[in-house]
Amino acid sequence: MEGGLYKGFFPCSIVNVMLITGVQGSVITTASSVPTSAYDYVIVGAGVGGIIAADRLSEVGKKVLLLERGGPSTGETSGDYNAPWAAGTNLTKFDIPGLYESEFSDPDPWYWCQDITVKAGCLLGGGATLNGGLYWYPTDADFSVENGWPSGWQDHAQYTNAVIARLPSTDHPSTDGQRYLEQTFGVMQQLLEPQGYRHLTINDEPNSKDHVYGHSAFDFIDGKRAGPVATYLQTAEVRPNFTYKDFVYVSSVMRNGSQVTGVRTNDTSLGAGGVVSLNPNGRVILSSGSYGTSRILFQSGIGPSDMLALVKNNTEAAVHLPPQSQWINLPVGMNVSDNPSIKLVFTHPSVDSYENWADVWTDPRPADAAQYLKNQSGVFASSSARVNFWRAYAGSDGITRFMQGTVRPGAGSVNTTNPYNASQLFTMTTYLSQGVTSRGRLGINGSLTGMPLVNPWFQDPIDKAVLLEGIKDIVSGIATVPNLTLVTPDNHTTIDAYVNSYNPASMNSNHWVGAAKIGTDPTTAVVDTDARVFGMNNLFVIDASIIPALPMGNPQGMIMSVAERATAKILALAGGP
Ligand SMILES: Cc1cc2nc3c(=O)[nH]c(=O)nc-3n(C[C@H](O)[C@H](O)[C@H](O)COP(=O)(O)OP(=O)(O)OC[C@H]3O[C@@H](n4cnc5c(N)ncnc54)[C@H](O)[C@@H]3O)c2cc1C
Ligand SMILES: *[C@@H]1O[C@H](CO)[C@@H](O)[C@H](O)[C@H]1NC(C)=O
Ligand SMILES: *[C@@H]1O[C@H](CO)[C@@H](O)[C@H](O)[C@H]1NC(C)=O
Ligand SMILES: *[C@@H]1O[C@H](CO)[C@@H](O)[C@H](O)[C@H]1NC(C)=O
Ligand SMILES: *[C@@H]1O[C@H](CO)[C@@H](O)[C@H](O)[C@H]1NC(C)=O
Ligand SMILES: *[C@@H]1O[C@H](CO)[C@@H](O)[C@H](O)[C@H]1NC(C)=O
Ligand SMILES: *[C@@H]1O[C@H](CO)[C@@H](O)[C@H](O)[C@H]1NC(C)=O
Ligand SMILES: *[C@@H]1O[C@H](CO)[C@@H](O)[C@H](O)[C@H]1NC(C)=O
Ligand SMILES: *[C@@H]1O[C@H](CO)[C@@H](O)[C@H](O)[C@H]1NC(C)=O
Ligand SMILES: *[C@@H]1O[C@H](CO)[C@@H](O)[C@H](O)[C@H]1NC(C)=O
Ligand SMILES: *[C@@H]1O[C@H](CO)[C@@H](O)[C@H](O)[C@H]1NC(C)=O
Ligand SMILES: *[C@@H]1O[C@H](CO)[C@@H](O)[C@H](O)[C@H]1NC(C)=O
Ligand SMILES: CC(=O)N[C@H]1CO[C@H](CO)[C@@H](O)[C@@H]1O
Repeated sequence: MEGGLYKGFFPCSIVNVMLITGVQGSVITTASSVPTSAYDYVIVGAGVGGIIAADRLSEVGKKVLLLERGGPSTGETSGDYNAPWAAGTNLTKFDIPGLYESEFSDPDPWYWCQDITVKAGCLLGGGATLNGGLYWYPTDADFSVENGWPSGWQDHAQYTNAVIARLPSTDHPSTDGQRYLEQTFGVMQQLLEPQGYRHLTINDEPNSKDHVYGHSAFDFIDGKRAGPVATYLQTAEVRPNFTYKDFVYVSSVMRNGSQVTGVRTNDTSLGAGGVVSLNPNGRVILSSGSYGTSRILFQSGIGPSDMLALVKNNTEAAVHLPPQSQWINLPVGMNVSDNPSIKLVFTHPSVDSYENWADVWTDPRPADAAQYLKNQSGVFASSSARVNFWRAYAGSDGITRFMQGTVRPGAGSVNTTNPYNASQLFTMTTYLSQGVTSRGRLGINGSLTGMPLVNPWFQDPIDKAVLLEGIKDIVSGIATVPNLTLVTPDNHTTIDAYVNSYNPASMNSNHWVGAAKIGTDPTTAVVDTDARVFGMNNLFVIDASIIPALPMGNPQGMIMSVAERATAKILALAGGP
């Protein structure tokens, strides 16, 4: 049955008791706290993009439903996944920045999406709840036409400033303003200064990204993970026209040609057959992340024909796929990018590797745990990164590419036959950022598992040559820093051999962009300059998918700015609710 047929049956906004006439004529009474009614905007996915869109749309009085497949995360959202030493507090794994590294060694990592083969967050806040918290204000060049943006999107300042007003970054997240576990900063200073790098407060000069270094900046507030969940979501939640519903899985949008008529979920309390209704002129915004959004589009009959054929061949999903005559062939999942990253592991006698973060969950250093519980200060008030740096390189193709470095105490793995002191390890991740030319493809397989189909890293040999050059420059300075030793790769392995044999799966930075690119041409883009899916009247995308090419830094700051602007564009678009 079409969900749209129910439009108008429940005109009031809240229906506490819903009567359903079940099979065999029996009447089932279902208590429900969710208004079973229609919405101006349904937003699918409460991650970085979705939360900001929901806040800005509800702010101007639109009736908004935000759907999330996962559940609570931080303590503020009723999350309760706590380390033993933080039991009985509101300080969950996701609140305490210093527990970030423990995400990768947890025996039951339920928070990663189980149906996507790379890392993605399936809980309130999405990636923002699980990420390393690195937070860079986007640069002007990030939004340039050269970097793939359509004209009209260059003047991002108003939107970036709106983000900064809601969520300023900090490079000293401890509540006492002190920096902790800072030894790598001193080592990096010795390594980078002779190579002409300048120290700066990184987000004070976002456009300076050549030969610069500084303290890592984060989206933390009061010594805790903040991001969009602690800011934008909080203002949305107090508005009567805003409804948030978790543990709701969206499979597709229902379409009549170019019109979305409802959102298909697995929750029958939201509407007959689980279909959420829209108000007249209502709109749907997909914000389910690069993999999640793509999968919903495929199941809605939008995307390359090979992906749609997989949906058609999947018994459960095929039932809801629109007829082939309504399929829209758009390059969903094509030409995606992610930063290639290569890790170097060092030792230096000044460095405290913090037991390589192995004990933070079960057996933290007692004084540090106690200090954090007392007033959210100390080592645990920050995630692991301590230093970031950038340098520009000219590729042999004339394209400028940037190398980003992220330095943290500790190491996840070491590969050397030489003796080394594990208490003195630190890791430098070198990324190739803006200017990367390699592209890959993401999609689904026959069981609808989301996955990379073509890996995006180093497809273009010039990307590899540039990162290799950058790594060699770094390594060339080691001898000038007393007692600094590169342990992976070690002195039996050349840098070339190390990079050439690097496991591609380890090159993943989880910074996927471009699966539903913004643009003016539906042969190379999926959404138009208003973030509306080509060929659709009322279907939009606001998340990392629409970003055409990688920014200078880890992407969440840019995604936030994009979400602010895209929401403003959608509100300004005629014909809406
Ligand atoms: C391990 C890791 C570390 C990272 N570190 C950093 C960092 O330090 N700094 C940085 O800037 N970036 C970092 N990133 C990247 C950053 O977190 C992502 O780029 C960002 O979260 C993407 O935002 P988004 O809005 O596109 O999607 P997401 O934040 O992924 O949100 C998507 C949301 O949609 C929900 N959803 C998905 N499918 C459905 C469905 N079918 N129905 C209902 N809901 C659905 C998900 O549960 C999720 O809540 C990291 C990512 C990972 C995985
Ligand atoms: C709630 O939404 C309705 C319908 O869009 C609108 O008429 C009303 O003004 C909104 N109320 C608030 C408080 O924003
Ligand atoms: C946890 O947070 C909730 C909601 O913000 C609050 O009501 C509760 O008192 C807090 N509990 C503790 C132990 O701080
Ligand atoms: C928090 O507690 C620590 C340890 O007792 C103390 O050094 C620090 O000054 C306190 N910070 C604040 C902001 O109260
Ligand atoms: C819908 O899917 C979500 C996410 O997989 C799940 O947590 C929830 O229990 C499902 N709801 C129903 C009614 O099956
Ligand atoms: C689909 O849209 C067309 C007009 O575009 C309309 O005539 C038709 O009734 C619609 N079908 C349904 C099932 O709503
Ligand atoms: C369709 O699915 C069946 C199993 O359900 C599989 O054997 C077959 O290879 C699939 N065909 C295509 C084209 O994917
Ligand atoms: C460790 O390094 C050697 C070469 O130095 C290489 O052959 C081997 O594959 C590496 N092992 C891993 C797990 O990377
Ligand atoms: C290893 O490093 C730690 C911390 O710097 C130091 O205390 C210890 O003596 C070192 N061990 C050896 C064998 O050098
Ligand atoms: C899809 O990929 C997942 C994860 O690799 C795998 O478990 C599943 O069997 C695959 N399905 C098909 C049909 O290949
Ligand atoms: C490699 O480094 C170790 C110390 O870490 C040293 O003992 C050894 O002589 C070096 N080997 C070569 C070939 O340079
Ligand atoms: C993907 O990128 C290649 C190389 O730039 C380009 O030729 C092609 O048109 C792109 N395809 C899509 C679907 O965007
Ligand atoms: C702690 C440590 O290993 N210090 C050494 C640093 O390197 C000098 C020589 O450059 C040695 O004399 C120190 O023992």
